[in-house]
Amino acid sequence: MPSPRELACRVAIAVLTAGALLAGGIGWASTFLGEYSVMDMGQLDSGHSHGSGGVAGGASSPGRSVAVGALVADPLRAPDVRVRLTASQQTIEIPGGHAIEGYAVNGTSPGPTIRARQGDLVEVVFTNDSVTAGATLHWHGVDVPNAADGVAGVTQDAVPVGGSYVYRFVADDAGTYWYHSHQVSHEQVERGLLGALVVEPSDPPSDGPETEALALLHVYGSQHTLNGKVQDEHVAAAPGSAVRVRVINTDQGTASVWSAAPFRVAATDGHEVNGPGPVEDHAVLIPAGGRLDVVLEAPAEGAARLHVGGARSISIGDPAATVTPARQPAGTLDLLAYGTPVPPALDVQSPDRVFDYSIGRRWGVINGRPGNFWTINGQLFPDVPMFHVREGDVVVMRIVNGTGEVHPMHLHGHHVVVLSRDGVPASGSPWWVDSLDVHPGESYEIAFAADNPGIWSDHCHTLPHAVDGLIAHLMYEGVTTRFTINGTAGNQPE
Ligand SMILES: [Cu+2]
Repeated sequence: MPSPRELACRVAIAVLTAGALLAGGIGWASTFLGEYSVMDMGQLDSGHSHGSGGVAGGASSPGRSVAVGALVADPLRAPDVRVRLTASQQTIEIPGGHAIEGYAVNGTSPGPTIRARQGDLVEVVFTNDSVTAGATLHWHGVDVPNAADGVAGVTQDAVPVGGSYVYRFVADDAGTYWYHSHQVSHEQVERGLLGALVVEPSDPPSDGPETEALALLHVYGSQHTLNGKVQDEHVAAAPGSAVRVRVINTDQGTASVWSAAPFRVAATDGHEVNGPGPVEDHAVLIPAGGRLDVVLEAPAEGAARLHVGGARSISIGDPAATVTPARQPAGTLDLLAYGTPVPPALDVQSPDRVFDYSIGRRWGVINGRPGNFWTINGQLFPDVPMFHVREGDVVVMRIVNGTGEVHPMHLHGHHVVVLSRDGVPASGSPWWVDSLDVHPGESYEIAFAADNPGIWSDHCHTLPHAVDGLIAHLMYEGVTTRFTINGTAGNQPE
């Protein structure tokens, strides 16, 4: 029989244990997010200006307010390009590989390539035929009006089965882009709800390549595909003629491009490189979500082989020729110093706001789920910064990666120019991106013009990382959204 003293001791331990469990449980339960609006989440961050300490009037203004649904392309303008896209949940046939259970657009994955001319108004009537979780379309890299951004729970509700949504935007910037679902995107994008968008220049250069090819890279399960097939491709081209290959990395990780033949990087993320020189004995890396336009000349004899994404290649030249594969060069091209400088299109000498986007990692609980999560400026989701700007601001953002993994950072609705990496100023062509790989230990200074009002996601495009908290938002003063996450509409953008 326990002594009275032992009994008292056991009771005390039991009480302490119960108390600890209760406190832990309450702490745990308090992390369940329930239904929420991104307008209410996070820590208001108005940035700081270069010289002085703070920025005046960062919070929501008492002035005019506008709902994201009102931020649209001219509703009276007739579309120049009109496309119907229908999403479905189905078996995806992969030529050269094996079928997987996934998502298709108009019956295939990738879905149809949309082609427009610079300045065209593109109208896409999107219908969800059978995607049970609902679906949307996001126009990756295109500075669309906010209502066309396709982020479930932020700019629209996920389109339910049988529902539809009309996306309208003016394709102002020529270049290579892509579209994908932004509802349960880590699942729907990985399993194929995506396609390419090519905007041709309104005034194509007379000495530009006559032939072009698309190289959309995606991994279905473990199958590395090129344009949806586990097969290499050939592009017939006359000796000496140039071919532009539009490489789109729709994967969750970095892709490489290389060739034994010299090539040029004509564009990054849809923006032309100024004075691109020949790339030899170097691979070029494309972040997840990023695009690279490569120009390669067909050789005098045979064909040149462009390796794309590690497992696939495109032969350019004589279609009957066989070209031995080239080993991936050890060196990678540094786009920070590639091409020829031009006077900056953006005056970043005295930015209106400077933001920090510092990525870390720690153990914690997000939405009732314990794990080792990403942090932004030391905070776990949803206590991450809500970056506030005013239309017209010039914004500088310092992205620091204090983690052991690469993060392809993607800001919606804006293109950003790289100012420096690890304190080294950019010295080549202006390096415009919308998807930027920030490697472990690196710090980047980027800049953009806040010229597209809305509420915009600013997240890692390794989509499981976004699920694990690597997502913040950029919010313009006075812009509101009525859409919510985790509510009855079932919106789950990541
Ligand atoms: Cu990441």
